[in-house]
Amino acid sequence: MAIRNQTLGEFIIENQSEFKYSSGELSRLINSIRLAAKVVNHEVNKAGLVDILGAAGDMNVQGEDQQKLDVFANEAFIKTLTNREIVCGIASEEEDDFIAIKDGNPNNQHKYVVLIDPLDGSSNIDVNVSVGTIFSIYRRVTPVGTPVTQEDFLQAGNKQVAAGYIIYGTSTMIVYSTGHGVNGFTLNPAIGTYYLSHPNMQFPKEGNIYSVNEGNYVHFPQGVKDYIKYCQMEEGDRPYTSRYIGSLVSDFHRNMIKGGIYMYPSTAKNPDGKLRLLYECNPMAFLAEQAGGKASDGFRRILDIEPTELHQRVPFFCGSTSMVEKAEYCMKKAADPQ
Ligand code: AHM
Ligand code: MG
Repeated sequence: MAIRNQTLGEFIIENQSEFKYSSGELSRLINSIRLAAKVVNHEVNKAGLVDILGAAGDMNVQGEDQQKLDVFANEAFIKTLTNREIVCGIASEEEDDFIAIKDGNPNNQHKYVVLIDPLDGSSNIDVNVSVGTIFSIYRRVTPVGTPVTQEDFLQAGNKQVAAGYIIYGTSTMIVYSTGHGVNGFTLNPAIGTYYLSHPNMQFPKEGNIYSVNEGNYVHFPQGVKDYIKYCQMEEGDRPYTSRYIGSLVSDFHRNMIKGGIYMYPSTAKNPDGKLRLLYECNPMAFLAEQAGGKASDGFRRILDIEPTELHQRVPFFCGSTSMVEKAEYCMKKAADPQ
């Protein structure tokens, strides 16, 4: 039974025994993420006040402009996790390759790797719109005490031990799951404490919001076009409402609370879509399923995809189960009209 006004710290301690391999390590890891999130939140909040906006002049591995706050958030998470000697490896959207921590040191007994998108939706920063951090945690597959390898990071999403996001919105929240449902904690900035504000979050089975960049409409596969037309059709509870922030965490968060579907399909130019499987889609898919929702690439369960590359992309359909199933139905029908 949850106590009133429970803090994230108290929640982590109380639920530690639920973890499959309870040694306190995962709890300490989530605690470190909580700490880094406060540091990043502080910086994001003052973005409009200080001269920190604008491109840092670097390009990240995907050839996109890197914003200064992306760099800051990347360093904050990496430093916090590295200094606390809590993980054996980190992969980040902002790093070409994974980072091995205390590579090969037999004293490094840590068993977890973290994959992270330190500041997702960063094109929204300049216009004071919500951004987020996404994280995914796995147990390494190679033996403890040996150097981490790519194999430790290239695991299917169904092997995730925990995943979550931080939303830097009108309030700052941490939403995460260790495989026992999804819980959301809101930061009280006055005292720097997160409180359990959204226990046991659930995607409504049905929803009436669809979130997609319709500017790409003409380039979408026929199945996606058909589904969008279905959403717009006047029948029963339709037409649905269109809401698209262009910040995955924010769009997902709203849809989980209100009921909806988020889509980033393939386009003629980008057959694998835009979003990254390992540190964007997998953690969100894990959360979606934990909250009773569904995540698909249009045909397959996201969490069952065996990754082959650290930065690989995948088409993404995620949200209320009935809506994702209907989108999959349209995809299948268009691909195979028989
Ligand atoms: P980023 O990792 O470069 O920030 O891109 C990911 C973001 C998502 O948060 C968002 O849903 C999507 O890109 C928006 O893309 P678009 O502007 O093409 O609609
Ligand atoms: Mg991103």
